[in-house]
Amino acid sequence: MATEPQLAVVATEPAEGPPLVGILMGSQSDMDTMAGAAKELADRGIEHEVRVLSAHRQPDEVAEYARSARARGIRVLIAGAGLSAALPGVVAAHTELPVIGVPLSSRLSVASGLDALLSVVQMPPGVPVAAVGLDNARNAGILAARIIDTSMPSGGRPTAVA
Ligand code: RP5
Repeated sequence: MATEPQLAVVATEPAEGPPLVGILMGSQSDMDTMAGAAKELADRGIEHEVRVLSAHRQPDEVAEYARSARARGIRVLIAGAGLSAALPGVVAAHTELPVIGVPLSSRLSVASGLDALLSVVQMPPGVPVAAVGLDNARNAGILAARIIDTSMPSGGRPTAVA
């Protein structure tokens, strides 16, 4: 049976220190799905923080979070949203950090999540969002870990790579 390769393990000790990845989502109702990203980071010992912030309901807070993230030590942002799914793009508009967008299915979707997928993917030139598949928060966590691994192989900490 094929096993998944062990990828982007940057620390063998429990995570500690400031968060390197920020996980955002547009609603508390997104939490169960977005937990997949947090689990992948936790499994790799990568510090992360989780925030529920809506681009439409809390636009000022989203902008402030995105603008200040890099100065706080965040290196990658993951943003999940459903429906018109503006959050990843709005975050990308306010930061030069890499942003991974997770399009989420929603009970109110008129196209089984295709609306969110297109909202996340169809960014204008010059404002990139790296999109993963519908509801695939796990892949966002793995991708964030790989970005961290290539940019700071020890995860910013003097721990051995497994
Ligand atoms: C989006 O609308 C959220 O990201 C969520 O996926 C969807 C529904 O939000 P709630 O009505 O459950 O708060 O903004």
